[in-house]
Amino acid sequence: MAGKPKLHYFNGRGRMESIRWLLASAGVEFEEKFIDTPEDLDKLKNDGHLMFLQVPMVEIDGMKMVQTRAILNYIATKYNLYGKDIKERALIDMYTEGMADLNDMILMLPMCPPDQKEAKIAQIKEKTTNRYLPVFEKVLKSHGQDYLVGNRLSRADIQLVELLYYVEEVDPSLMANFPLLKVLVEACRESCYAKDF
Ligand SMILES: N[C@@H](CCC(=O)N[C@@H](CS)C(=O)NCC(=O)O)C(=O)O
Repeated sequence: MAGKPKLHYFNGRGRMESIRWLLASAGVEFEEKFIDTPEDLDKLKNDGHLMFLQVPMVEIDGMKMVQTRAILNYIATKYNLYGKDIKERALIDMYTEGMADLNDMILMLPMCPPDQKEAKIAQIKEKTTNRYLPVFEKVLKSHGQDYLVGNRLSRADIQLVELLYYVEEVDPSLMANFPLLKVLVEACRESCYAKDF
């Protein structure tokens, strides 16, 4: 039997967090090897384990996978979280690419120079409420189902809930006009508490 996937990244959310969420949602146990020092990262690079000399890197099924999206695609496919056919997959890709655009904006916020921070936060708030969240609220409203695609859990739902957690951290009031998204986050919170995560 293959061992647990081993995740190599810093002890922070960053680009690895969606991978952690996806594995956890699929019920897959994993190990983490945190990169604590520049020397740890150099060692991984010098050992030839990082194709583009970057992390995240995930050891899974005998591979040393890099590139966040490639890793997410593999896990989602393996654990049946990627739609039932190519059209569902196309929809999931469109949704998750939109989520990634907003996610990247939020992820980069700590790197923003202090004098530009206020403007950046205002831009994130504007895009969150006018561009991104309305899309997902509208999808849920249009078909009245619990999940975004195909009436069953997919990576799109998992990545959306992760994103909504970040949105709440920026400003909880950003969710005010999106009742169905609020329900999704609360349902996830309850199931996480029930699982004692
Ligand atoms: N496209 C890559 C980007 C990876 C990336 O930028 N990784 C950063 C950490 S978040 C890194 O490894 N930086 C160290 C370096 O480039 O030397 C992915 O999505 O995995």
